[in-house]
Amino acid sequence: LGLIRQLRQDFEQGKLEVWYQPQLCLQSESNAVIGCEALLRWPTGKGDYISPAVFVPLAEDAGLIVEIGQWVLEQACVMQKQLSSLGHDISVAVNVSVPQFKVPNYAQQVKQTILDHDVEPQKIELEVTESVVMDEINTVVHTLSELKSFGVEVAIDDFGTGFSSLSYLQKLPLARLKIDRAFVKGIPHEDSGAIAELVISLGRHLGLKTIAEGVETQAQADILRALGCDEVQGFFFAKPMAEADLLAYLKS
Ligand code: G
Ligand code: G
Ligand code: MN
Ligand code: NA
Repeated sequence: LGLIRQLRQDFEQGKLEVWYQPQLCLQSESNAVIGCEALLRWPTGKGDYISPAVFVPLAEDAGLIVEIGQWVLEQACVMQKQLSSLGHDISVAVNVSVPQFKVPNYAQQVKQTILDHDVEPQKIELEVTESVVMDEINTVVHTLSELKSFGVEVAIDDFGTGFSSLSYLQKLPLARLKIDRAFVKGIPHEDSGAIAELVISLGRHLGLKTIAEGVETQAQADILRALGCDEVQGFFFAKPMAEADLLAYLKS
């Protein structure tokens, strides 16, 4: 079976999973968990997983990402509801691909899904890449404004790896910049910390929060904190985990 046919079949048979990786406040003593990112996992059936870095681009090309993405959003809503009911008032962030964002009335669909699940819009966040926001400025501004007025915040994912012009950033109603892990990796040994510092400063000036991805060491966390980065996500704090494991993690 071709990979894409297998993906479609496994998706239809409910075999895809959504895992969650905690996002923590970096500027408080206790590093409170403030959210989590929903991350697709495709089990091979042999105990391991095919990375979304491999199959999401295939699903995009095959036009399957719109359906899968909608399903991930629904799972995220169900999860947020469950988290809230257990007293964990944290947000759930969902990755959005270009073809999803291009669907007419995309913002309206997101809104409807959130309403259907009776979730607080402020507790669902969308992560879009620079390729999403660079698409067609007027449409993008309109969609983002509609999401914002409903209460859904949007973050730019992998920030610094794409080609967004800085003039776009000022026009877009965004909430967060996610510093790509490529710019965290070299801290503290290489001068790649310079880019993280620049993004944090840019965020501060534009009134956007910054979250650093791929934080793997205490030293990286300490440096990012000193630079004024608001939030962190990375293996040093917590790896992506299955739903039940996230609930156990939050309890402890
Ligand atoms: O979880 P992991 O680091 O392997 O994810 C690899 C890539 O797959 C990341 O860039 C992430 O944004 C993307 N990804 C994970 N889940 C989803 C999803 O539900 N939708 C989209 N569009 N991308 C996802
Ligand atoms: O591009 P996006 O931010 O959506 O990707 C998130 C991906 O990054 C997830 O697939 C997750 O597995 C991965 N990830 C999260 N934390 C770390 C980390 O500390 N180190 C590495 N190498 N990858 C990480
Ligand atoms: Mn992401
Ligand atoms: Na990223």
